[in-house]
Amino acid sequence: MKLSVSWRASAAAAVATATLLTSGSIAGAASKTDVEAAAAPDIPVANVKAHLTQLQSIATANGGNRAHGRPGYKASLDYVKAKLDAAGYTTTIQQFTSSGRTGYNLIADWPGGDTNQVVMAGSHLDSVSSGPGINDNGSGSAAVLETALAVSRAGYQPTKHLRFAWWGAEELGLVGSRYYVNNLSSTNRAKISGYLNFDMIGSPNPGYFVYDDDPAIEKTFKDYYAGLGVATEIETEGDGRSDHAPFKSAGVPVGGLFTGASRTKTAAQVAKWGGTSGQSFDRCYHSSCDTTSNINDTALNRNSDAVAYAVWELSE
Ligand code: DTR
Ligand code: ZN
Ligand code: ZN
Repeated sequence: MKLSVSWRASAAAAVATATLLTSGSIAGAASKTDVEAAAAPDIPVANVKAHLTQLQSIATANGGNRAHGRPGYKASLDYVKAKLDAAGYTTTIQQFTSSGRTGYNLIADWPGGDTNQVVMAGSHLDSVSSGPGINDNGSGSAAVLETALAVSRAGYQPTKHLRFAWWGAEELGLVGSRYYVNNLSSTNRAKISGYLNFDMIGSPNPGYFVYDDDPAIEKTFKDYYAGLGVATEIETEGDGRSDHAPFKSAGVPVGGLFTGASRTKTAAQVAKWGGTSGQSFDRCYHSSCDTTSNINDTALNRNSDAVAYAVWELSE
């Protein structure tokens, strides 16, 4: 959903200008890139919320959670996989064992692009066992899914190769993402030009935090937010506490977004972003109340659009 037209309108104007300038230059030299500088689509937040409703139903039907080794996890994975398969993705389920239970990662490759330059976006799909995990991390999972579906709807053919991932057993200690990275050959690891992580992006009392990691990725997210006129801060609530950490350890450039967990929002942060000072960003963090009611729609909307913006910008 488009809440502000400012950066998108100016981006469109810039594309139009570039097209005019190049079409009047060296005969026939207007390049494909100039004419088609693909703008990221606006991600419909209603679609993202519909995925959250489905993940909530899955938890409710499976003992109230979507945790590693429980039936709600596999049902969540099957839901995401079916959407991706129908949209033309090549999907792979990677199986592993942790704490004596089978876990699963889901990897979805968008056919095409230069497979020597892979742009990855991912999120953990498991919840803790104490609740349905809708902000943590239905939010990231749904935004990444809807971005992948938007790639298909747009028929986007980026220069680089796109790969999306949903990790298992993050809540047991980044188990699925570490398993994926450890099982990549060094050749295939070196082909990953960046990994974007989305874990908790719709917190009910949100902050707008950008990981302070790879400078180009960080700048991409900051540019998006500057276009909206929304201030950001560097993420400091536990560097290395999500699935980007194994990638970073392996030397892959990483970045991501976060709207806050149990830390308290300050008065200065309320002055920037609104919300309630002296209260956690997410009072339902790792609790049974992390339901579809535990989502700030504005944060979910902005961050879903930011996922798509970064995927497009970093892959074209
Ligand atoms: N790892 C998350 C929560 C979390 C805490 N700090 C950060 C920083 C960046 C991303 C996520 C987080 C969880 O799943 O519980
Ligand atoms: Zn968690
Ligand atoms: Zn999480």
